[in-house]
Amino acid sequence: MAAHAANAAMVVARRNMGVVFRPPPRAGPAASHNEIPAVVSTTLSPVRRVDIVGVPMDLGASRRGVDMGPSAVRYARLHEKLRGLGIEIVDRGDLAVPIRESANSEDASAKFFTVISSVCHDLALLVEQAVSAGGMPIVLGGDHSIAMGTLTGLTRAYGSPPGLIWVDAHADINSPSSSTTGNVHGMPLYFALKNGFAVRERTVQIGLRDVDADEKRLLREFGVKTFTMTDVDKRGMMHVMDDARAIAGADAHPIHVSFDMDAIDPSEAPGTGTPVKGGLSYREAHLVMEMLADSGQLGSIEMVEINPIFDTRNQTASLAVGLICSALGKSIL
Ligand SMILES: [Mn+2]
Repeated sequence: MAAHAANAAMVVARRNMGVVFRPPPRAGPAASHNEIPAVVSTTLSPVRRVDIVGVPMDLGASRRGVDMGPSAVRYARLHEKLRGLGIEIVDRGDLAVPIRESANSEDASAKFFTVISSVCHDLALLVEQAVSAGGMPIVLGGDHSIAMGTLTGLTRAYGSPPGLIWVDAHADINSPSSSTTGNVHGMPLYFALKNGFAVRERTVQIGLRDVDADEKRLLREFGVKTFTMTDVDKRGMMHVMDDARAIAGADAHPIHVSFDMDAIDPSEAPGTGTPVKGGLSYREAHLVMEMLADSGQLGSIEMVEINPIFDTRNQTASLAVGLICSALGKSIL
């Protein structure tokens, strides 16, 4: 009885440290008598519930395939890994997205903009509902234009724009008039800032290494804080993330991380439509997410631009799942 009480007290103490020790598995009849029972430890996430939304859309990009991203991430065992962290999962499925062959692209300066806006409208509603229901939205892209929908939904749910950490090789801040391609996945930050779904004071970009001349001007005009790959190289990701958290999370605002997989070096994340050499290492990418988990301010996650056509054995989607887990509190120990 006393031993049982002491044992229970220890479990409580360990639970308070964020670690729950599960009882060892029962030895089956065939198990040898001197077998040492394994103690399985699991770090549980402080996040109780996530709401997953898939957006199978590639209309914002010219290279096709990122519409398969949500499937690839689910195939990479997203649910199983989240359950392992003790998180309740509400998967709201994939949004209905018109296929390119039937969608109308009337404006060459912002291709498929009407269709993309309509999808973003639907996404915003789901994101807003998820936050109201007490879930942390996890949005799976799809091309990066979907960030317009996610940010709209978050802004409505919170009553003001979230802090924004935009992890990307590109600035995605082209306007329809500055863009040379008309691809809307290069414009979501422009529209978010212009329409008040993001504010420059709480917006930070990390990982930039391929920025158009006009985008450099727009970044200066909007006053967005950027940490390029040069900054990451010189200062190290820990210091970059310390600053990024402070800026995005100012005044206790919830932080949204909009994570374009092309931020990561193509050697680790080959499955993206627009790979650029010299990106984040595997560990730098995880540190971004681990430090967001530590901040206690992470409110939502978006993983975009996963392109299974260019991937190797679903490596990039698996990496995305690992990064989501790190953001939700999975730690090495
Ligand atoms: Mn992007």
